[in-house]
Formats: sequence, C-alpha cells, structure tokens
Amino acid sequence: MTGEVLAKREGGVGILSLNRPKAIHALTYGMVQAMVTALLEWRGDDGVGAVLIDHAEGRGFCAGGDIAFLRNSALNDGGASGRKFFHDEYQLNHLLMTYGKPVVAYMDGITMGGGVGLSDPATYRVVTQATRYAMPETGIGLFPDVGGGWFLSRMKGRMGQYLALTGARLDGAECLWAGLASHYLPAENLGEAKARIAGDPAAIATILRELSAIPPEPKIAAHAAEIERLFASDRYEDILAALAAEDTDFARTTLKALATKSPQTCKVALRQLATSLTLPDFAANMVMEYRIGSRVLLMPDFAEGVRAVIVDKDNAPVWSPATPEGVTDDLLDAIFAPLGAADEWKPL
Ligand code: QUE
Repeated sequence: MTGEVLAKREGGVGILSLNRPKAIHALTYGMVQAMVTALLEWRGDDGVGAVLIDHAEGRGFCAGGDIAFLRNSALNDGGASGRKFFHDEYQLNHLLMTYGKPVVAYMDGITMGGGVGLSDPATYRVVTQATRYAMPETGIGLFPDVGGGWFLSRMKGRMGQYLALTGARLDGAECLWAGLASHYLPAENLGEAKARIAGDPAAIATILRELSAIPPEPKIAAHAAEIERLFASDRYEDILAALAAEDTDFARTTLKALATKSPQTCKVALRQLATSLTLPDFAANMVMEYRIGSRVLLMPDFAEGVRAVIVDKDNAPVWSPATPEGVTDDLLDAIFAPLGAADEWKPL
C-alpha cells in the first residue's frame, strides 16, 4: 500500500481518507486498489456499521483521476494500463453504489471527475461552503464517466446535460438544490459529524441533520428554466443553435464555454446520457462507459486535451474533429460498440 489512501477503523465505522495532497487527491490506480480492498474487508465485518470517505491534509476532496498517467498509457502502451485503471475504478464506483452499508462522502472543497465517482453513489453526500463540484472532462477530450451517465441523466430539467457539456462548477448550496448532495454542513462541523457517526453509525441521518446549516441561495436555480429549454435536445448542434439564438448573458457565456470543449466528447456525452436512461441498472451503465472509455482514451482529443490543460498548460487544445459537424454518427457508433466478450466490463 502506498499511503495515498489511509484506511482505518474508528469506533463503529471504517474511514477511507484520500491522501495525495500534491494532486488534490486525484485518484491513482493504487488508491483505487486500496479502497476496494478495504471496502471488501469491511463489508463482511459486523463491527463496521458505515463507511466514511474524506480527504486527509490539504485542500479539496478529489480533483479527478491521474490523467497524466492515462495520457502516458494512450501514448506509450496502446491504452492497456489506462483501460485497466478505468475498469477497476468503475468497479469501485459500482461497489460503492451496491455496498449494502451506508456510505458517507465528505465533498469538502474540489470534488470533480473521479471524486464525483466516489460521492455520487454514496448514501449520504455532505457538502460545505467550500464545495466545488464539476464534471469537467469534455475540456480535456474525455467524457463524464465514473457513473456520470447514470447520475447526470437522472437530474431534473436537463441540468445533467448542462453540467456534462459545459463542465460548470456548482457550489455546495447548488449541489443540495440539484439533489447531488444530501446535507449542507459548515466545514467547521465535519469533525464533530465524523466523531459522532463513529460513535453511533445507526444515527447518521439524525447526526447530519442536527449539524446541518441553512445554505445560501442556489444561484443556478435562476437559470434552471433557461437550461431546461436550451439543452432540451440530444443533438449537440441543436443546443448550440438554441444558445446562439438566445440574447442573454447566460447563453453567451455558456456558448463561449462550449466553444472550448472537445466536440467529439460533447457528442459522446449527449449520447451517453440518453442511452443511460434506457439501461436497467448501474452495472449496465458502467458496461457502456467502459466501452466508451476504452475508445476515447485512444482518440487524439484526450492526449491533446491533457497536453493543453496539464502538460503544457497553454489551455489551447486543437480538437479533431474540430467541429460538431465533423463528429459523425458512424464515429459515435464505433465508440459505443460492444467490446470483445472477454474485454467487456464486469462488476467485482
Ligand atoms: C478536466 C479533468 C481533470 C482535470 C482538469 C480538467 C481531471 C483531473 C485533473 C487534475 C487536476 C489536478 C491534479 C491532477 C489532476 O484535472 O480529471 O493530478 O493535480 O484529475 O479540465 O477531467
């Protein structure tokens, strides 16, 4: 074990603390393995009444995944180690979703990408005044994976399509309003919440309610009707046309944001969310996402997006195809097609 996840027992709970502060606790393969190992052990342990997931020292809960590693895999090993990472990370997401004991995620500070994959499936999702929640993948030529297809598509009023395409950040109050969080606590109360839950894991709901605060106004609510109308279509070109025809600051800002995103992965995201609504369960969603991830990892936009945002930091990715019109239905069909039977994703 690398020490990048601290797994410990305290009272009647198991605690997983993400501990990679120099990368805002972005998930490595070793961190995924460490969490799966502890979760499987605790599932069969009658002394563990609940699992808490938080971060150790430093700011933020979890910035995402180890995208530099994934880019290296795409460029140097044909994607083999990257696919293995996605495969096991999605098994972790699914294990949390089906765990059978309450899971509490403390989304204090940056909660993006892979961090969302740890918190969306949790029974209790605690946000604070510091929470910054986003699925920013289309900005690096990736798609909103780790179960994003399932959760985003089931949000009210096309909010999930808006978040998936734009990578917009929500604060804690907005997460609570949107149903992404279950409780809003002042960050100062998190220590007491964890200690009291460790002492009485059967009383999580009561403890979190007692330590909750009234959140400020969710600013995004003022745009909900506009989002529902402008993002109504599952065709990306329709959304762009609707935004271009709307004479508001919100529409102009949103269109400007979309112009910086990978057209290929924006179209992938829209099909991903629409398809997820037809699927019977979370496992089927993860089968779909692993097919997508296996292909998108090797598409030029991913290596280019990580180059622009993390490696060279010029924030000027050159996308290919460069335009939404250039992303054909045939390309999307190939990205969503089944893998060979031996390569398909399976739950633990
Ligand atoms: C989109 C993303 C990620 C991102 C930036 C994006 C992502 C991710 C990170 C990240 C940030 C800081 C780190 C790190 C990774 O940034 O998934 O290791 O130190 O993990 O625009 O999807």
